[in-house]
Parts: sequence; structure tokens; C-alpha cells
Amino acid sequence: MAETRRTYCGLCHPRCGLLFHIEDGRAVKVEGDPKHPISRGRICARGTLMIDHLYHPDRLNYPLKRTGERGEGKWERISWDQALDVVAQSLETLRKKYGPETLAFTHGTYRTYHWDGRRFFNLFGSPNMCGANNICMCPSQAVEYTTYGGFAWGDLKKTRCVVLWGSAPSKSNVILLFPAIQERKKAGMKMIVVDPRRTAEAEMADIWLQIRPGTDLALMLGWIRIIIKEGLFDRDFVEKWTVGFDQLRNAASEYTPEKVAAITWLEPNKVIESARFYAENKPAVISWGFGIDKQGLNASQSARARSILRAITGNLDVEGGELLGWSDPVGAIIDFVVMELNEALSKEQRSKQLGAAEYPFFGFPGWEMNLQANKRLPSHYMHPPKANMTSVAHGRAVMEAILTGKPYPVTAMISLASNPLLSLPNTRQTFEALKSLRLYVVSDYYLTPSAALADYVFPAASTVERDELWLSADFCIACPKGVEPLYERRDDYQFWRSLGLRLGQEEYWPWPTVKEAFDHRLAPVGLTFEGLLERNGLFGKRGFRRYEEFGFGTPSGKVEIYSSIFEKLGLRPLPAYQEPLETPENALVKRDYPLVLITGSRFMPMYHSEQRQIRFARKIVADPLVNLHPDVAKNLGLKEGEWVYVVSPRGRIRLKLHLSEAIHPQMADVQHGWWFPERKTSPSEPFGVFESNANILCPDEREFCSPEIGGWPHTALMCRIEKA
Ligand SMILES: Nc1nc2c(c(=O)[nH]1)N[C@H]1C(S)=C(S)[C@@H](COP(=O)(O)OP(=O)(O)OC[C@H]3O[C@@H](n4cnc5c(=O)[nH]c(N)nc54)[C@H](O)[C@@H]3O)O[C@H]1N2
Ligand SMILES: Nc1nc2c(c(=O)[nH]1)N[C@H]1C(S)=C(S)[C@@H](COP(=O)(O)OP(=O)(O)OC[C@H]3O[C@@H](n4cnc5c(=O)[nH]c(N)nc54)[C@H](O)[C@@H]3O)O[C@H]1N2
Ligand code: SF4
Ligand SMILES: [Mo]
Repeated sequence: MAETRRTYCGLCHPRCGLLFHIEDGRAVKVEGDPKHPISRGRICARGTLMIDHLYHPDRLNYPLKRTGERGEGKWERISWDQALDVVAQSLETLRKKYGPETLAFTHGTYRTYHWDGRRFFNLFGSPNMCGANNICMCPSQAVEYTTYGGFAWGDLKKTRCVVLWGSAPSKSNVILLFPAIQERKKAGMKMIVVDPRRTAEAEMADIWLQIRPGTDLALMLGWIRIIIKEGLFDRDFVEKWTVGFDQLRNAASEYTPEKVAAITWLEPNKVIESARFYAENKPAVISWGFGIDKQGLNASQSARARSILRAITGNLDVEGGELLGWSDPVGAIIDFVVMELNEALSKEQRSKQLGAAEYPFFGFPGWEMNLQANKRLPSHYMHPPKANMTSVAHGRAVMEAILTGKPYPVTAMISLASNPLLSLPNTRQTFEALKSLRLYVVSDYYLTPSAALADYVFPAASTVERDELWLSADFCIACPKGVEPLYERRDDYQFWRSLGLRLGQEEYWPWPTVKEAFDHRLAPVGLTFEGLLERNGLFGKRGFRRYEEFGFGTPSGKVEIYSSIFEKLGLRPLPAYQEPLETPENALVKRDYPLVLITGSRFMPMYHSEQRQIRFARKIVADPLVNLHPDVAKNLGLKEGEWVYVVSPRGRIRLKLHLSEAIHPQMADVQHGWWFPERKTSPSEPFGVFESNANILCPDEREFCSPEIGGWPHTALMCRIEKA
């Protein structure tokens, strides 16, 4: 029997609509769903591989228990009940012995529900969830809540000018953002690109600034100085709605075009011209870009400076500008924050969060301050900040606690939808830490290098096998599963709930299925998951300049250019640029490592460390690449396609050389996420995880991290290239 079912792809963030053609119970063809309200029939190369992913022979189908050494690859199949029983028992034993804080979690990017995991951890009593949060979008969220009480979304549909700052959607957001930019550019939108590589976006731009990696904050402060000096700011808005403008004027005064040019490798007149261009083409949007968040030392203050630029130019919450708040009635849907059940975690347990003494802004203290300030706003207009995203333990502190038992023993860890050996920096330390856990539990689609070290591995249902509710500030859509979960795969909600039921959390998991939890969330708008699906999404209506009615969700109710929260926490209340340790400015470093290293620029069809086992994906990108300018290669006597080592002070990895004029001649651009599922696993090296893994090159030591959030660098480091 043949039929077509609506479902969705969640192999990256947008959740595009899919049509699954099913024959005799098996999906045989996938295409975009033209009726999907957001993606409207488009899917990307990764989405077209959904069927390969669903039926892939390497997929985990049953829970596994390790029988050999960690990493040796010896497993025994067991039932869900057996596996959950022993995991729960061991967690209970460890909790009794060391306290609930002995359990940690590693977080990846937004692939699954996440509120359920946070709920489990809050009820279990551990504050120690850590992961990519310190570097990916969450820092920008935390900082923007502190500056103007919410996270701003660029109104691309109506903007006159977009600044793509460290963002390359032609590779990272190919279905929604990039086509929208192309369309708007054709219609006359202006565009500035700030990127060390000549990307597809740079080629389309009116102004392209080929900046030295890691120096964006100096440029932002240079823009601020020019905008103030030339009176290009929005005087009315600044007077009525901001605090700290005069201090800002002072703080920015030293960033003259000449000084900025010397730091950034740009020409002084380009600094001036671009600042004017941004300020004079209103309304304007500065995109969020991971090129900023991944800079380490300056990352959090760059996010601050970006938010200040948006505010002083009068672009906040105007049509075509930087939108704040939720639309009506979408804002009334119960958000994750409520579902996270943060009130369940006691004050005492919160105070044990690892890393929060060093980075209080990104732990409970900072989150609580943002939460408090948010209370002045109605929640249907501005949801409170998510603890799940902006109050986390620091990865380094967690790994150190595992290895040293200090300040207390961390003996157990769960990794769900995350592959820490590939995504976190300082891979060797992560490896040693994972190996020395008493209990390591992983839930994944495949047996990754991290999973290879686990005691128990649980098989996760993929998006086409589970329902999801997808919520943004302006819409909410129901994403239905297309097939029942195959074999014994289960959705992540079932994982957390089943574990919670075994650990005394019965009364807090009243919804047997995730769909029922979604019904609960939708109740305030009078809908159910099925009802929402039937009406093909709920779309809100938004007003503009709503701060005139509500104010801003900050301690003063205004945009805090000078941050009172940062000041209270002993952090710089106004941004200032700092030269990182490892830069071409440091002659000693430069002698041995002459090239600036950036890692992780997105490429299709891979998503982080995924798709390495999908044959068709490996046909497109077979091997890990380092991109280099042809002149640099020539000087080194290296040719296209040759294997080379990329060496940083922390180690070396092997990659294939790809020559490209798009790369600045003083830098190297290394892909991230590489491991080799086709290889054997061994206790010393699961699936070749040390061979080409960019994070061998990336540090997490204190002096490399941002002092506000502890964000570590995946870019703006130094390296050299050698023949392999
Ligand atoms: N060097 C370098 N490192 C980086 C970056 C960089 O640019 N350079 N980027 C960083 C960034 S921004 C991020 S967000 C992180 C991403 O880091 P991660 O999110 O940890 O990404 P992955 O390494 O792909 O690991 C995700 C794992 O989750 C599994 N998975 C996918 N979906 C689900 C699901 O729904 N349920 C379950 N149970 N499992 C699932 C996948 O099979 C995969 O093994 O990496 C960071 N690391
Ligand atoms: N195909 C694919 N798409 C993805 C992902 C994936 O793994 N694969 N991951 C998803 C995730 S979790 C994220 S966070 C997003 C990230 O997506 P983007 O925000 O687009 O970030 P990146 O691709 O990491 O880097 C964007 C640009 O930053 C530039 N850059 C590097 N260092 C600097 C710097 O110091 N300053 C400036 N100005 N620019 C710099 C790089 O040259 C690159 O062109 O992508 C998402 N989309
Ligand atoms: S992988 Fe492609 S099809 Fe799937 S959600 Fe992302 S952009 Fe859409
Ligand atoms: Mo990310």
C-alpha cells in the first residue's frame, strides 16, 4: 500500500516540512512539503538524505551495555527496562554517596526538546549541565537580556540594510536565511559583510570588510566612536531610553579609525565608510553570527557592543530593525522556561554549579538577575530567559572535577544529542575525563566516539520518528512524526521521563507522551498538538516599539549601555578590546605559528560531527579539509589535494589541502567535526577521533576564555602547516 505522510526534518534548526512517500510501511522517497508554512517545499541536501539516515545500518536500534574496555567496541544488547533500571540504581547510589551534583550533562546545539532534560536535572538536584552553550548563541542571549531585556531578531523582510557579521548563511542556513537575503538583495537591500573569508555573501555585499579574526570588537568600538562623533545616532531614543551614553562616548573615544585599522587589518577609510553606511541606511539589522561567539576572550563583549550599536542607532523594535518580544497570541503559549521547572533546584544546589564562581554571569547568579529584571514585563510579551540556555556549568570546570575530584567528585555523566569529543575544545582532556567516569550514559542515533566510551548507550528516535512543537517569537508549528519509531528507538522525552519515574519524580511527569506535554503547553491558546497541525500553525501579530508601553526588561527599565548587572558582578560594564594571547601581534607565537587559524566554518552537507557515515554525504565531502590561499601553499611547496598537518601549540591534526583565493593569505581555515565511522574503535582512539579533529587545536584554559561567560575560542588562534 502506498501513501504520503507529512513529517519534518530536524537535521538542523529550521525543522523544514517533508513529505514521506511510504510503500508497504517503508519510506521510499522524501521531498519538501509545499504546504509547510515556513519552508514551503524547500529542503536542503542534508534533508534529502533523511531516508538514508532513517534506515542506516549503523543506526543504534537497541540499548547497549558495554562489556569490554571503554572504547573497545564490545557490547551486549539489553532491554530498555533493564538498562534504565541499572542506570537509575547507579545514579541513586552515586547521589547518596556524593550528592546529586555528582551527575553532569553535556549539551549540543538545539536538536531535541531540551526542557525535558533540564527538568530531569532540576528534579534530580544537579546544577551541572554544560556544553556548547558558552559559545553558541546563548552568550548573545544572556548579554542581550542584560542590555535590553530580550533577544533581538532581525526583521529581514523589511530591513534596508543587513550586516552579516561573522555569519555565512549560504552554508549554515541554506533554506531560510540565505534565500531570504538573496531575494531582498535583488530588491535593493544594502549589505555589509564582516568576514575574513571571501564568502558567497561577501561577493554579494556593498561593503566587504576582510577583518583579522578575533578583532571585531575593535571595529565595533570604532563604529560606535564615528557614529557618536558624527551625530549619526538616534538622539531622541538615546535620551529617553538608554543609560550610560556619556560613559560610552568616553570608552569609545580611543578607537580612532587609525587605531582600529592597525588592529583589524582594514583601511582607516573603510572603517569610516562602513560605520556611516550602517548608520545611514535605516532600518538596519546586524545578524547574529557564530564568527563572533567563537572568539573566546572578546566574544561576550563583542555581543555587548553589537547590542549597543543596535540600540544607539534607534533600530530596536522598529519595523525592519531588531525585533524584541513575542507576538500575540504566540507569546501566551507556555514556554520552555516553565517546563524546565527551575524552581525545583534548591538555593544550596544552585550554589554548587561548577564554574559559576568564576563565571557567575553565565551561572545561576547572572541568570537570576536577568530573570528578576524580566519580571517587570508581562510574560506573553517577553518570555523569561531560559536557564537551559543561559545558566550552565563550565565545561572545563566539569572535566577538571571529573579528573581531580575537586571541588567535589563528578562521577556520572549523560550526553544526549551531543558528541563532546568532537564539539568541545581540549579533546585530550575531555577524553581522559570521559574515560574516568564511574557512569557514562549516551543517547544518540549512532555509536559516536563519545558513545564508544559509554557504559550504556540508548537509541534515539530521529525527528521523522517523533513529534515536536516548534516555537518562535512569531509562530508556533506542530511537527509530526512520519513513521513510528523503528526497532527500539525512543524519543528523548521518553528517555528522561522513564529515568525520572525511577528516581522519585513521578508527580512531575504527568504526561505519558511528549504529545500530551505539548497539549499542556498549547492549552492557554485553546489548541492541541493535533489541532495546531490541522490549522497548519499559529501565526502571531506583532506591534513595534512596544518598549513605549512596557519599558525594557533590565534593572533600570531602559537599555543599559552601561550594564548595571555586569558592574554588580565585577565585570567591565562597557566593552573594551583586548588583544588575545595567541595572535600575530605576539612575535614569539608568530615565529612558530605564522598563520591565523579559524575552525568550523560551516560546509554542506555536514552538520557538526554528523553525516560522516552517510555514503552520499561522503561523496560530496570525502575527507577533512584545510582551506589555504594558493600563495601560502606555493611558499610552502604544497599542492592542492595533498595531505598536510595543521599544528597549533596544543597538537597537530591531518587534513587534505584545498586551495582557495577566498582565504586571507595570512590564515588557515580548518573544518571541524571529523571522525571516521568506517574505522575501528580502540580504547586509545575511538574511530580515529584524534586524527583530524579541529578541537585538538583549540584550548579551553582560562586566559583564552571570555571573562564574562567563559566562552572558549574556536577561531582567532595560530597555527602552521607542514607536509604530512
Ligand atoms: N572546532 C570547532 N568546534 C566546534 C564548533 C566550531 O565551529 N569549531 N562549533 C561549535 C558549535 S556552534 C556547536 S553548537 C557545537 C555542536 O556540538 P554538538 O551538538 O555536540 O554536535 P555533534 O558533534 O554533531 O553531536 C551531536 C550528536 O547528537 C546526535 N543527535 C542528533 N540529534 C539527536 C536527537 O534528537 N537526540 C539524540 N539523543 N541524539 C541526537 C548526533 O548523532 C550527534 O552524534 O560544536 C561546537 N564545536
Ligand atoms: N552546514 C551546516 N550548517 C550549520 C551547522 C553545521 O554544522 N553545518 N551548524 C549550525 C550551528 S550550531 C551554528 S552555531 C551555525 C553557525 O553558522 P554561522 O553563524 O554562519 O557561523 P560559521 O559558519 O561558524 O562562521 C561564519 C563565518 O565566520 C567567519 N569567521 C571566523 N572567525 C571570525 C572572526 O573572528 N570574525 C569574523 N567577523 N568572522 C569570523 C568565517 O569565515 C565564516 O564565514 O550554523 C548552523 N548551521
Ligand atoms: S537539514 Fe536541511 S531540510 Fe533539514 S531542517 Fe535543516 S535546512 Fe531543513
Ligand atoms: Mo552552534
